[in-house]
Amino acid sequence: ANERWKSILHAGLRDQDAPTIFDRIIQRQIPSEIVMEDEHVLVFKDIHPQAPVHLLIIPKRRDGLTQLRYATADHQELLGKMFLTAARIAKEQNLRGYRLVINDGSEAQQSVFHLHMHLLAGRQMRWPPG
Ligand code: IU
Repeated sequence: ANERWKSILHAGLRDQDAPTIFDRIIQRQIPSEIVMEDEHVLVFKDIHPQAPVHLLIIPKRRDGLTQLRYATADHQELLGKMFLTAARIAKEQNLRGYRLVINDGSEAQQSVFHLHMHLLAGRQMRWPPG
């Protein structure tokens, strides 16, 4: 598989277009604590939690969405689904308050280039975020 990704990179695509660790999580090639899954989205625990509850909500097909900035009207339903999934999980887990974060770009400290929404909860949040 590595050879295949190398040839993709050599075809002149940006680094961001390469598969990410999240593809491996989706495919169960590396373990993760999955909280919920359906046809379109996967929700799993962040490996470096920044709050007692720290989940990542991701589309199972990245479909060009390395970053939110590449979203188009075609992604509207998927994006709505991600928000509704967050709200549903918050309700199911009786979260008193929660924060949703999407980091877009290095300046925002995005490190994995597969769209994801952080759901953080279980402690008093501060503002502004760091
Ligand atoms: P960011 O918004 O791109 O910075 O978020 C990436 C998150 O993915 C970050 O919170 C990491 O802790 C998390 N993560 C993970 O849960 N499992 C992994 O194998 C890797 C990163 I690499």
